[in-house]
Amino acid sequence: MSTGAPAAQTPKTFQPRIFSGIQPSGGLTLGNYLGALKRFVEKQDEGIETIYCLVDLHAITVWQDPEKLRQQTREAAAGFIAAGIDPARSILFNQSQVPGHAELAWIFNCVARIGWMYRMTQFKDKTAGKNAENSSLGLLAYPSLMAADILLYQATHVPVGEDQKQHLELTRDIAMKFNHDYKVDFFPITEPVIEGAATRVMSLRDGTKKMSKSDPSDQSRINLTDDADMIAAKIRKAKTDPAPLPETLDGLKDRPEAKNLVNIYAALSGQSAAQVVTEYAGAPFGTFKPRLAELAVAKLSPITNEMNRLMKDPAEIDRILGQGAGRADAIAAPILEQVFDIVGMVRSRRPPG
Ligand code: AQP
Repeated sequence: MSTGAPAAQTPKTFQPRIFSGIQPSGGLTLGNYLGALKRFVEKQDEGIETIYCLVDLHAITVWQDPEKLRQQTREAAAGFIAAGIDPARSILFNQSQVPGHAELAWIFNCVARIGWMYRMTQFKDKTAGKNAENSSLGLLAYPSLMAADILLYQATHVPVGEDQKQHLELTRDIAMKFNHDYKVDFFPITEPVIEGAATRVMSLRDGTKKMSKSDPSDQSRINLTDDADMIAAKIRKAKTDPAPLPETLDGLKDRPEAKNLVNIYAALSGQSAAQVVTEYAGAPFGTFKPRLAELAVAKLSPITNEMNRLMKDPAEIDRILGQGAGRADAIAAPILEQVFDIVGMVRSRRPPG
């Protein structure tokens, strides 16, 4: 996408730092796991500085029941830890505990252009069939807050699923426009990291729609809280076509549901989709689905069990999130101070107490 923002100045080198987030707007799905969480763990294990955030301010861009939101935030934190995020190595926190996110987002609201926001496909998708004028102002400004989440830490890389690519491009445009307008080389031009066999996991009921935690049909997704029987039943009932699996990837063209199940199998097993197709060439779904269910249960059940264990101690989860917020704030606060200085805000020293 080109927003018409001016080109970047000569880029300076920034310390590699990864930031990414997930909205606690429902329970985590297999899509969140394969498209984001599993890769967050891989990045942590590569030894790069990693900052992971439960973006609760994003979640309230659509209505959230307050008690459920708190529960979902703790559950998502448990999901991160159960999937392998180590709060001692990665910074794990919820967004609203670090005020810099909202403060920088306001500055970016004044840098970004309204037209850029209206062009976002996620905004169009989320308001499709509804009166867009009646959606929250926050839903329209969502990408500006997302840019703030990332740039508050001068993050250089953001692992995301395919659906977030356009928002990442907007983050780059905001960084470039800020740097240009204020004649500074302050924000990095962040790189999206979209890789792996399942960058876009599709609904189990409709292979043309993304698997989503807010889809009204629970059958459309696998939740990280689903038990083995539920996972197996959802895969058994997943929509497919009558043809067997093809011999090459080309044979998956125009077969979105079949392609989706092959991609899920590939991502869970650590193979490429081509390898999966070779292994199951000519197999009917009656053979493939039980194997996929077995694999999904083997990979997801340990995470679900650990999540359930962690959820028994919400005070410990809150402690971890609080500690993460303190560490995040220690990185963010001096960066935000520099931003306030760049844009011309008076910053007075306050008397202690
Ligand atoms: N189906 C998916 N396939 C691959 N990646 C996915 N992600 C989400 N769904 C899929 C990735 O998960 C990260 C966090 O996403 P999010 O929760 O912040 O927002 P989202 O993309 O809008 O996810 P949902 O489940 O669709 O949430 P709702 O329903 O609340 O809007 C991102 O990296 C995303 O790419």
